Amino acid sequence: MKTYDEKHIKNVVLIGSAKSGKTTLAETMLFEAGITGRRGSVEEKNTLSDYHEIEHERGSSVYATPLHTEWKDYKINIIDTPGLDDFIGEVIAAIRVCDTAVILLNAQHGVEIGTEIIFDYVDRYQRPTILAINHLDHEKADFQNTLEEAKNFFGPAVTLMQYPIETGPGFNAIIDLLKMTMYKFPAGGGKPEKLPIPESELERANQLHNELVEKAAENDEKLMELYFEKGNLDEDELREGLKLGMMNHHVFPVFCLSAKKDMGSGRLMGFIDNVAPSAVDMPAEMLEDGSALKCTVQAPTRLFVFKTLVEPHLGKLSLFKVMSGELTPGMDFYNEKTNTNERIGQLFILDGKNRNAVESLKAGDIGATLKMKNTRTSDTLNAKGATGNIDPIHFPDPKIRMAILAKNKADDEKLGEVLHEIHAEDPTIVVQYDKETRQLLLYAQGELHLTATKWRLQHVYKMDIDFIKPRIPYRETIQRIAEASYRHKKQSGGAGQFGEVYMRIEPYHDGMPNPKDITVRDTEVHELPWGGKMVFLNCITGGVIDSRFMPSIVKGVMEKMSEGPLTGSYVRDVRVSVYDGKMHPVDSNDISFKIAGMMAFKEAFHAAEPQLLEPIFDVETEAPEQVMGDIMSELQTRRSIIMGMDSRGSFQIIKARTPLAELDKFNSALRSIAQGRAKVKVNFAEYATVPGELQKKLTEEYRKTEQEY
Ligand SMILES: Nc1nc2c(ncn2[C@@H]2O[C@H](COP(=O)(O)OP(=O)(O)OP(=O)(O)O)[C@@H](O)[C@H]2O)c(=O)[nH]1
Ligand SMILES: [Mg+2]
Repeated sequence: MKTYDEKHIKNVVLIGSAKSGKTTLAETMLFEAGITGRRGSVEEKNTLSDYHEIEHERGSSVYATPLHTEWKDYKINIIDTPGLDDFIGEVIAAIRVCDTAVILLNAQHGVEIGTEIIFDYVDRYQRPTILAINHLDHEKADFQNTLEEAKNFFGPAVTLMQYPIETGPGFNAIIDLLKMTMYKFPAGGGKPEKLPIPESELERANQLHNELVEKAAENDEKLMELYFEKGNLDEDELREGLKLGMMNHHVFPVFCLSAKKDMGSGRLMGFIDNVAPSAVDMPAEMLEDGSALKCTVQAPTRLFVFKTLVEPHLGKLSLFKVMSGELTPGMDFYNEKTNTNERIGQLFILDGKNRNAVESLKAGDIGATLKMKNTRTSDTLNAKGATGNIDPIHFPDPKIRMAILAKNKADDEKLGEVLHEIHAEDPTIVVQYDKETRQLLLYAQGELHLTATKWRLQHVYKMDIDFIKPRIPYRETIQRIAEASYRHKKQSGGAGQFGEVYMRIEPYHDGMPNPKDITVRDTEVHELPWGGKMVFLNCITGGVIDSRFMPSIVKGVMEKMSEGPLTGSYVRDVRVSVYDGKMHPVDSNDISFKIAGMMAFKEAFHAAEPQLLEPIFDVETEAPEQVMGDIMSELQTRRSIIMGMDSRGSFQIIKARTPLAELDKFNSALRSIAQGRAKVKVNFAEYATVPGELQKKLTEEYRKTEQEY
């Protein structure tokens, strides 16, 4: 393959809501450019882009996939992305390394919810944006409505470059307002005939052309002057103006497509070649230390890894953008994040699963390599002479969580390792071992994201797993004073064991006075690692228990407190007084008093009106007004207390307090109520009492598991 210089490389990302036709468009572009001789389709499961089995199973994209075309004198790198926002991480990474975003709008549906979510990221990274109205051949296609919705949503930057003469099954001609030509397609699509604009369309075309010229001129004073002088701009001047406009989001050019019928993709590629900015035109990237990095070949080589993926039979594939300099196989790099050296072996460009070896890649280009051991998604690789890290990709926080279990117990340890690898590939998945509930938790973007992860574990890592409901970290405490005693005695042969403890337990609160009826000899305050306190009062008189056994009693109590009598949860806020007991001159030892302390505590605890506490979260939901009623009911079925309402623009905010146990799948419920337009923030607030009925149920469940042991 020819090596393209930095001015002749264009990186575009195809984004848009699910099923808007991104994968079909990518396939069509590659076919038109002659990269593939056979145009596959999503239905036949033979597109270059959706090559993973899971994508075939689902009939939609799951991964961001790089492909390329060579069109006229330019190389266009295309990243096809999934539309479902479960896979938003893939989309964000792709937007990050592309210089132009092509947002597909489905002419059947106009601007869909998914589009809004994705545009947020385009806006954040200020990527020049092209709008491509697709599905124009569909009988339900409504070009005008889609355009209106686009203007409402994207604002006055929406600039018509083309319009169709007819939509639906008769769609076969586009009026191009920049070239002032009509493109007429043969029945099977492909290369159009260039014809003069028919008489009947001239007036409309002229008017729209003038609007386009004005829009292009607005971006530059020189062009504005020229426009006033001549009353028009030539094609090159128009391109210059549009490019400037695209770069500062004053122009979102609109193109017409039927990706499926192969109509319009050639013109779109021509525009990307001639107008869309290349990496060198774009503003400098930021390094973490705040310094700027301009994309140029005349600088030490620097790579930014935007994606890593372990592929079956292949191993780890790292996808990167050359941010500066030039890259050739065998070059050495340093990864400051992991403090390791990496040597680039083979160098590829990708067209889906097809890898084409290349000899060099210049600044601005996108490539891939295998076997980079210690480099993860978002890492920077610096060749000699370069230092510093490029600002990493900021991924959104996970939205749902599940506990994950290996079906085969022997895989337990390996599962943790594999999940950390999966996190390094896809940082929108977060793994955490919860010491308290002794569960491995997987946090992800949505149910489908979990499904896709399970699929990867099964098919790539050969590991069968189950997702189960995460345990809730309940707390246990008591509501009234109670006393108990326990005698531990074992005298069967050998050395015996003996210890007896009389214990009083009380609900503890700061500042409570010492008991009046017994003498306190010593006080120990234990701040509990799981919150709350255990205060221990040594009230032994007359030396009935030797003070050297006190730590053993405390140990026994603490052991029971870390696996509470009600549900095995942590116990908090209890004052324990040991006021009497007995020793045996020979048989008493540490273990005897530990057991006696533990058992006395357990008995007293059951008599002290034990109370289960559960974590309560502050839940702030922001959503459009129309769905507030439904969200309110959803919250109420989840034992929430509504704390207040607020508004932000056209969105309303409900603040509630909801038990963690009820937050299961709340995000999925919200997504279906608000069709993806609701946002939710959850933060731990406090521990509160569990309602009696529920406490009974949980206690019984625990008792059963205890008996099983
Ligand atoms: N009629 C018509 N159908 C189209 C067009 N483009 C795509 N389709 C069909 O729409 C469906 C979705 O197309 P895809 O290319 O998979 O869409 P996508 O945007 O990649 O979808 P996700 O990867 O799931 O986000 C497929 O059945 C395509 O054949 C088009 O221009 N016209
Ligand atoms: Mg797709």
